[in-house]
Formats: sequence, structure tokens, C-alpha cells
Amino acid sequence: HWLFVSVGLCMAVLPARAQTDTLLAPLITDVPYRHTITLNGSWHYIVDPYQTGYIDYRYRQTTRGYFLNQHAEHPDQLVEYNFETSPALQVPGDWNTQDAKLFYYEGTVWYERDFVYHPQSGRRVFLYFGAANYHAVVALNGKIIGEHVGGFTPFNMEVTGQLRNGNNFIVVMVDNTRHKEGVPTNNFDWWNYGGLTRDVCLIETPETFIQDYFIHLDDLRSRQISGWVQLNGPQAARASVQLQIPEWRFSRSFTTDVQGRAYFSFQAPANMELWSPEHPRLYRLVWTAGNDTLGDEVGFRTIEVKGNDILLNGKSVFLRGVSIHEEAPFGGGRAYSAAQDHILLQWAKELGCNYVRLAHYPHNEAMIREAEKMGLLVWSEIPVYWTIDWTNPGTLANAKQQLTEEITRDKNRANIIIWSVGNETPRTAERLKFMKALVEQARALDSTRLISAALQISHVRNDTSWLDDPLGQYLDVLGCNIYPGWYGPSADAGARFASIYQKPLIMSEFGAGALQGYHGDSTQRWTEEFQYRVLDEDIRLLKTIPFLRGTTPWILKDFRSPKRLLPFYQDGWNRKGLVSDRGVKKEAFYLMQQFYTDIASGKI
Ligand code: GCB
Repeated sequence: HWLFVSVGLCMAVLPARAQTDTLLAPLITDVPYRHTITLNGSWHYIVDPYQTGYIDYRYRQTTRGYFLNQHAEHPDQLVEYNFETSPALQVPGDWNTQDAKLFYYEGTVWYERDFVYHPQSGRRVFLYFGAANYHAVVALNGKIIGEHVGGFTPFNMEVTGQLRNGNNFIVVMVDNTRHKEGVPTNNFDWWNYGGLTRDVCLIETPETFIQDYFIHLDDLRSRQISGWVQLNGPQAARASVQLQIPEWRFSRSFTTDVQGRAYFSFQAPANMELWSPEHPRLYRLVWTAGNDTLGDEVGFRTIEVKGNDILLNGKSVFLRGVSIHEEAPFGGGRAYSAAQDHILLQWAKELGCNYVRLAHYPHNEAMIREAEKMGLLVWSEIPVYWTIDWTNPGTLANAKQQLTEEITRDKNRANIIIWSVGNETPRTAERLKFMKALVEQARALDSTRLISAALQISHVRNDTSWLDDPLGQYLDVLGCNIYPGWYGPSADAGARFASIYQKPLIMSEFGAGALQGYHGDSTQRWTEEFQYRVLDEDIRLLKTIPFLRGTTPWILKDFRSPKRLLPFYQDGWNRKGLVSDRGVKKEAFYLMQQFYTDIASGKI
């Protein structure tokens, strides 16, 4: 009962603290292949630190909300805002790097844009947001139509019948205030870029359309492919859906159940080429249902764990990776475009990677698709980071929601092999319960991938670092972050690493900070020599771990963090990049590159 009351209060009195989606339609996937009308571009914005446009002086939702996008129609009318005469921001994009006044800003910003639309009968329309950080309330033509909480996953609302023929407007309230109960919580080591950070568009569909599908290769030997396809609309039940894979001359029809879903399985032809980093083969597929068609490009591969090995297509693989934040390659700001993503991933390729850890939250869809084309395996993570509010049911609900949205969007990407449920969470009973629930959720949604989390060692005894986190029992692959020589004593020649589990390990973080171009002795912090030495010692330790199956040093590129305040050396940047914020490679880049060359050539 108490819970009910408190959640109720949240919604009615403190709308900005809602923790889960409201009024949203089921998520539409495969958006790049749909019929869309972009709403990217220039949006008017109003900075509203007191949420005047949302909450009145009695702390109720105001009747003069900025959603109304009012204009004074008579000279005596009081309207204390005006989108039309307010400045503009580019969408997609964070606000911090577009307006110097907003660099450190955390709070509410209102976005508004006009657009012309001509509804057609028999067409449904959805308003889709790639992401909005952190809390978004969306209104169309003056009426609130949906709300979303979580900064890195997509959401959509149906707007069929709510669009006018001709001029329409959308107003979005975006609030990036950090909260103790948020996911992530108040405290995290990256920039809290606010705004409509990813693409916004209208998706047009027929009355009954293909909303989502899941396809995967189950078994190498039998070549069994299975999955499901989900229709949405009045004709969704007991309908026929056709799948074609033209390169196989494959065409098969399936019939949906009363829920509009059809489950299928079939055998792939003997000449099927598997997706792998060396051969990132994608096949075009086409779904047809009634008068809807939907394309995509998909790869087929298997991923499993056997003893200490990670098997990709039945063969043991070593994951030569690097951790990446979703930050633009030159100068920072949120990355959102395939062009930016490509540059980051190209650096990873130069490093010798076959794998990337996309830290610490789901990256934009173009990033995953670009990596898939380039032959880079992916670890994808949700922002369950450090010490979040483990006992708060709203926090768990929101973490599950973000995990669901991530898996829903990306489950057909062959390159994603690992869902990570969190990073450096404390070894407490409450957290174990919370994380177990996330692991179960991930498995229920997708049984075809491995589950991991970035853990930490619990203690060092006789030069041996021990990984014995109880969360390890629920994971397929262990992740571990270590920082000898940076946050703790150096790993000397006798250092060893041990785990209580018989499972493959990915060293998900290790490294040190250096200001690119700053040189000196290898014992002098912030020099490239210091970073090089620490990484060299790390590599020596890594080579002694028999169950090590992957490494992702921290991190590809220097990234902005308000926690990194040391003048001159940091100036607001975490300097653990192998590449500087301006895209210049540090000495340590080449050391890591040599390590990966040696692994790839079988020398190690
Ligand atoms: C960590 C965190 C990462 C930080 C990094 C650091 O362990 O997982 O988010 O940025 O250390 O630089 O301290």
C-alpha cells in the first residue's frame, strides 16, 4: 500500500521523478529500414531551471504549461514565454556543447518544433525518439502524449489521429537532473550530456504492420534458425507473414497467433556463410505482411561458453577489445551519427580489435550497426553503475525497462555477444538480489547471448588478486576492472590473478591517465611514459591468467567528466584514453596494438 501511495505521489505531484515509461506504445524496431520522416534539425529551446513551464506555485502541473506553445493573441494577454523568438538547438545533439551557457547545466530545457504533415487514411503514425537524457515529457499540438525515463534507449508514441492536416507542433520537456534513485544515480564518471541526443522522427505504417522480429541461428550443426515476428494492428491475429532471404532463394510463410505473433524455425542452406569479425557477412531479409514490408540485414553466428572458453561459431575466440564511451571523436560532445561512430570504431580496428566494450550505457543504433559491418563484436551495457538505489523498487523497474529497451532494439545484431547488467557494483545482499533480477530478465528476453557484468577484485593475498564476487555465479562470462599502478600499488612481476569460478574472464578495464604530448620519467604521473609503463605491467599480469579470454583497456579516447578537475592535466577530461580528446594517439596505443598483433598472430 505504501508503495502504491508513493508511486502515485511521484506521478501526480512530482512528475519529474517518474521512474518508468507512461503512455508509450510498444517499441518499434528496425527503424533505419522503415518509412520515416525526420524531425531532426533546428528546434527552439527555452532553458527552464525552475520548471516554470511545468509546475505551478502549488507544485501542481501548471495549466499554463509550455506544452501549449502559446502566443499572446491580444495586447493585454499574459504569456511569459515564446518559442518562436527563442534560440535554436540542433537535434540530435546534446545542449552542453551547443550553447556555452549550458556547458555545466543540469535541469530542464524545453524543445519545440513546427512541422507540416498530411495524414492519410489507412496510415498509422508514431513519434520516435532515439534517446532523450534523462527524463522526457512529450506533447503534440498542446497535449501530453507520453513520458520516458532513461537517457540512452528509444521510445515511441502513437500519434495517429492526433496529427492535423497542415501545421503541427511538438514540445518536449527534457530534464537531465541526476537523482539518487536514477539509473545511473547521482554519481558517475562521464559527462551528463542533456537533451534530445539522438534522432527524432515520425514512423509511418499501414494499419497492421510488422512491429518487431527476432531471428537467430541456434545450432551450427543442424543449421537451425528460429525466432518470431510480431504484428501490430487490427489484422494482426491469424495473419500470414512471409519471410524472404533472397540470396538463399528462401521464402516461407508463417501464421500469427491471437497475439499477432508467429514463431518459426527452419534450416539454413548448407552454403550459409557465418558472420564473424574476419568475415562480417550480412544477409538481406524481407518481411511481408498484408501491405507492409520490412527489410533488414542480418548475420548468423553462434556464441557460447564452454569451460573457460568463449566459442564463436564453435571456435575459441580471444576478444581483443577496447572500452568506448559514446563521445564524439574530436573535442567531445555526445556522438550520434554513423560518421562519428565510424571514426571511433576505425581507431579500434587500427588498435587490432575484433571486439569493443560499449560503456556504460546503450550506444546509438548506428554505432552497433556500423560495428556489425566492420566486424567488431560488442559488449553492450546498461547504466547500472557503482552504487545505485538497490532497495528502491522504482529503480529496479527502471533498470529493467532500460534493459528491455536495449535488448528490444538490438537483439538482431549478430555482433552483440554480451549483455552486461552493470559496472563496479558493491558486493552487498541488496545489490545481489537486484542484479540477479536483471540477469533473469536478460535471459528471459534473449537466451541466445552471454550475460556478464564488470566486477572488481575483493582482496589481494600474497600478490594474488582474487575475484570472488557472488554475482559471478549468475554470469556466463566474468568481467573485471583492475587499476594496479593507478589507484593502487603497481602489479609487480610476481602479481597473479585468481577467480573462484571456472568461467572465462574478460578484463573489462585497466589503464592509466596521461596528457597526450606530456613527457617525462615513467614514474611521473600524467606523462605518456607513466601510462605506457602501467599498461606494460598490466599486460605482463594479463599474460599469466590462463582463463583470460578478452581485454578492453580503459579507454579508447579521453572523455569529458566533471569528476576530473585537476588543472592542466585533466581540465575536465578523464585522461585514460589511448587517443587524446583531439584524436592524437598516445604511446600506450602502440603498446596495446603490439599486444593485439602478438595475440592475433598466435605469438602469445
Ligand atoms: C572505473 C569505471 C570507469 C571510470 C574509470 C576511471 O572503474 O568503471 O567508468 O571512468 O574507472 O577512470 O576511474
